[in-house]
Amino acid sequence: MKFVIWRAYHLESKEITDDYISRIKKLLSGHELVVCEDIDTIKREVADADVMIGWRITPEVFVEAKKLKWIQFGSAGIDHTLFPELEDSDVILTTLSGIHITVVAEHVLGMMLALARRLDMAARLQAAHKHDRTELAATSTELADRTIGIIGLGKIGLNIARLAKAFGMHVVGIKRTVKCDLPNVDKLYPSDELDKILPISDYLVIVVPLTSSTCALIGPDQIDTMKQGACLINVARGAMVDHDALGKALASGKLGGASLDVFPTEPLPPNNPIWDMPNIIITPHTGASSARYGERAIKILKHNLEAFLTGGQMINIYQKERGY
Ligand code: OXD
Repeated sequence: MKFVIWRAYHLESKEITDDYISRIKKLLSGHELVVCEDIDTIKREVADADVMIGWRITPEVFVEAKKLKWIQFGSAGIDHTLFPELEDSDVILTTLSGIHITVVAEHVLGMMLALARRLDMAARLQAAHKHDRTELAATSTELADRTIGIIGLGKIGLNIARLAKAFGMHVVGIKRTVKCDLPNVDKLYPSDELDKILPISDYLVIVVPLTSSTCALIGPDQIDTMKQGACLINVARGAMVDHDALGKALASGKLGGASLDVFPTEPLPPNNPIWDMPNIIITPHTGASSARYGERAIKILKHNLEAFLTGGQMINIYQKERGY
């Protein structure tokens, strides 16, 4: 059986880590494995491969893949790499959903703390060698007794709720299916009641998969109803937030701050005005990055490989009708 790894996330990058690759090599010993660093190599090597491991596949690579039966993607969401021929094919698509529960929750807590403690301003003052307390002292606050609104109370959302509770926060949130009370959530709403959490959240966190119903979730109308001075944290997908409206709200002071890890276009172009918005912390889609990625990813790959080879039940199979 032939396996190929394509390392690229953005086409020219090499983002499947050395650590994950060495774990894959151990797991696949006895099978043919080719690691592809560039598009020409993957186009050539995918032609007779049975399985691909990677962050993405493009139509021009997929068209060459005559024998491909399974793609194990390197991310939890695969919206960035879907196209009709892929979704309509018989190739099994599996994700790494579930591996980011700890890291994304810690990232969100880190961002809320950074915004509350104004670490964005402290970093700018440090870069300018300015020991200037005035604005930093006047705008610093704390998380205790504030309300966090979590859009998406799946496993990551619930871990964020647990950590937020440890900081004395009030937790509200929305979830697609509301069947019972959830731990660490003070008030839970169904997803069509987003308007209930917008006016009461001091920190609004987006952590849902991108689907047709979550695309363009936060636009000018939603921002208008948000609490004055609230902060927005997006670790989901850029297409869920209208960035023009967000930029205006940050500039006018309607919103007190934002932390964005994801953008409508990635990489975020250097001339995009959002870089220079006041009170914003930008991370380049690293909200789920961790030195422990390989150790977690390999567990799902190992399970799925065994199931694939023995006809067992694979996990994290992408479901077209659900959109993730
Ligand atoms: C993912 C991500 O989907 O990091 O895994 O965004």
